[in-house]
Amino acid sequence: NRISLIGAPVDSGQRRRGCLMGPIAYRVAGIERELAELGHEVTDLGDVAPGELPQAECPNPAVDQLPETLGWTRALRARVADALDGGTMPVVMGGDHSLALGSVAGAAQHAAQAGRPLFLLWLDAHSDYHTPLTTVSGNLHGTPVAYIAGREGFDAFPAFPAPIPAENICMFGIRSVDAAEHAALRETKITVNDMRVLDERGIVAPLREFLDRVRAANGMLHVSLDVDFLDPSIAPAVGTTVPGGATFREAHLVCELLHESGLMTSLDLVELNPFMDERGRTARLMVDLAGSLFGKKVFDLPTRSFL
Ligand code: DIR
Ligand code: MN
Ligand code: MN
Ligand code: MN
Repeated sequence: NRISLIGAPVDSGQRRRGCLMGPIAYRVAGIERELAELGHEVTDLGDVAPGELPQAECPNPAVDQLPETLGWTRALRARVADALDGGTMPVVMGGDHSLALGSVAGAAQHAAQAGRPLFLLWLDAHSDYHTPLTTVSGNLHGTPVAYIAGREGFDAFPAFPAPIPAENICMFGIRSVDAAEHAALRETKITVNDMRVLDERGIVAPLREFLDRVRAANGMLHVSLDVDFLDPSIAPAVGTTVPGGATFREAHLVCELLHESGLMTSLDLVELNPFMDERGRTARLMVDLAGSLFGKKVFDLPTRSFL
């Protein structure tokens, strides 16, 4: 595989500073070498810049740093689409989760041109299904899935290229959903595998069901991994920790199964706040998980039978 590492020092989607240090932390933690040692051709494209900030207003006065987020959205969409057009797999090193407004738009733009459906796997404690009109916190990192699914309320944003149908969106790890998101999600066919589902069924069966659908449709698959998908006891460096997250073993299992499926075509690593980390512990775990996503394992067992 040819992998494009894309630094996205995005910090405008929430108010706790530090995510802008994410790309550097991934580099210091050795992400390029981790993936190269697995046999991939890795190119670090450096950091994206948000460009000139557009004028923008939103009827909801709570919304924070809209022009900055619009600038990032535009720039990241172009960079991710370019990476895919060039036949490489973009790995976006964030940056807070608002970067997915741009990265998934770039993937959707490419998929539409390629004539293939795009699927979205959202690994997160949060559903991020607010619109700029429903958000209470005003933090736009809580909105990307709504934008990607084509919800109304994103007038200030460029139209999302070919919104992803709800049937093609699957969430894992969910355990913090605001009332407005909850009500809206109930009206959709988005698959919400909250922690209760994972406790009861485990992670393999629900993941297999989703990956089977991606494969049957010859789909492209964007994976967006929020640090807070993980339990805070193993991944403390994130602004919005929620207890009861995925364990070390569950997270690696998800990543290894994704690799074995061969279906992932683009990836975000988001919400790492190195300023809150314990000697790089969370950064190194995320790099380790990226390794699993790109083929690292202890033995080459015939685990394909799971899928
Ligand atoms: C909350 C928290 N739902 C909000 N969201 C996220 O601010 O809208 N935290 N994404 O990571
Ligand atoms: Mn998130
Ligand atoms: Mn989250
Ligand atoms: Mn390692």
